[in-house]
Amino acid sequence: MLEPICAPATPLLPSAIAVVRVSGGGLAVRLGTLLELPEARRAALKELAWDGYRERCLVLYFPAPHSYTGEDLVEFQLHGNPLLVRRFLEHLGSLGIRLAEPGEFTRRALLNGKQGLLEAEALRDLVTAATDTQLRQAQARAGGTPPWVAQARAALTPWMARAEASVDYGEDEGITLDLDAMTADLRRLAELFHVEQARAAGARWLRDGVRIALVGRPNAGKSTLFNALAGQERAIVTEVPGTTRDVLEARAPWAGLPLFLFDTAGLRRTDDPVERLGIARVREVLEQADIILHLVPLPDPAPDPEIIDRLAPFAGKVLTVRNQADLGGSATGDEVCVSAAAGDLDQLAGALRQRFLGPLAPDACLGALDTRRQRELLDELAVQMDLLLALDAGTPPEVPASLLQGAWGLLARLTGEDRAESSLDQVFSGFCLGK
Ligand SMILES: Nc1nc2c(ncn2[C@@H]2O[C@H](COP(=O)(O)OP(=O)(O)OP(=O)(O)O)[C@@H](O)[C@H]2O)c(=O)[nH]1
Ligand SMILES: [Mg+2]
Repeated sequence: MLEPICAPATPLLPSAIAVVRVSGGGLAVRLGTLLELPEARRAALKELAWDGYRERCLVLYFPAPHSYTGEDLVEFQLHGNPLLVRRFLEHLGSLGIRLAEPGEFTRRALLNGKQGLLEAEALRDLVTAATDTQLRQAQARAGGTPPWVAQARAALTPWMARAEASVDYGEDEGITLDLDAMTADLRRLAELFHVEQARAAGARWLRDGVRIALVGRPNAGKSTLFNALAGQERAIVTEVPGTTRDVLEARAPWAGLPLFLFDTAGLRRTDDPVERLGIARVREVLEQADIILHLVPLPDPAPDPEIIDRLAPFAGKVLTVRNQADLGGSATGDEVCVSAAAGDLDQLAGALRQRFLGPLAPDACLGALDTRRQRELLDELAVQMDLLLALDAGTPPEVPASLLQGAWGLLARLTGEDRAESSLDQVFSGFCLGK
């Protein structure tokens, strides 16, 4: 067991209860002056006293390996006073129990085989999810390693063995790798990776949310649409051009996607200093947006040269939305028609889904790999497979052997079984203290 660590597991805010966790080796001795550890997994009321402070609290003891970290773990349920928690942590420090790094408890759980890396990532997301969709996605991922990983391993194993045998003994023993049989067998695995890639491409948005900027000339109906998507009257809507002057933000689930909405000041040349400041802020929003909805009133298709100039650098992520469809007119090409005021937004919902989820329904993406780390590894896996399937009959067995090994290694990196410090650091830096 590693050196003992401690951390508050609940936020340092006045609250009913504050939980402090201690994990590591030698806890009975380290905590000896403070308390006698209670019976395993039985809540016990303890009177603690240190440096003139007194605290009556519930204490739980989870001996290794039956704890979150797999180490001996003690949980203190203190009164939820942040100052009390700080003093308590200081005292633990004086007993030689240092403050944990963010994610260190989970990292130990991983090292002790209590959890896989994919599960740890899902738990991190479960704590930080801000919308229902994100919460559901994190919960769907909390099961850890998806079943297809085991399928992939089962499919790869015999071919790895054959490829290695033909590398080691090929010429002497006449063992050759039947590339045709291998590609026929592994084709299904390659297809599976492609399916998972498509699901992951959608799940990414379920996890991260879609940042949508609403832009257009004054009175185009940006704020009306913003309110309709947000499901609440957040922005002021009037027939006066230039109503919105600042950037407004709202989060809302819509069309099965977690949306981060940004309403902006209408883009136009203006001498009004306040409106100009608002317009200056729009650029930042445009840069960060995943998609920019350019609102143009359907009945009045006059071009907006000012706006078209401003949107030019972001052409790839602009969708023209023709609003006020209730007043008549028809759209062209890739444009979508809506009536923000009447709540007629079906075309927009369809366009957003198509763009971010492709042909998949949101539920079909639920539970797929979603973080950048996971998606990059999945992409590499798919490439590795495609290379393997494209090998010519005469290829020496060293090539498939190394590609198969590579795929195997990528799976181990994905699940964290390779224990590579760099990927662990990347994952655990995003954790909060005490997790
Ligand atoms: N008929 C009709 N009117 C709409 C529609 N959407 C918005 N409007 C009206 O258009 C006017 C301007 O709407 P806003 O949502 O304030 O427009 P905006 O683009 O935010 O305007 P600024 O903030 O001034 O740039 C309001 O009177 C709305 O009621 C629509 O779909 N149909
Ligand atoms: Mg507005």
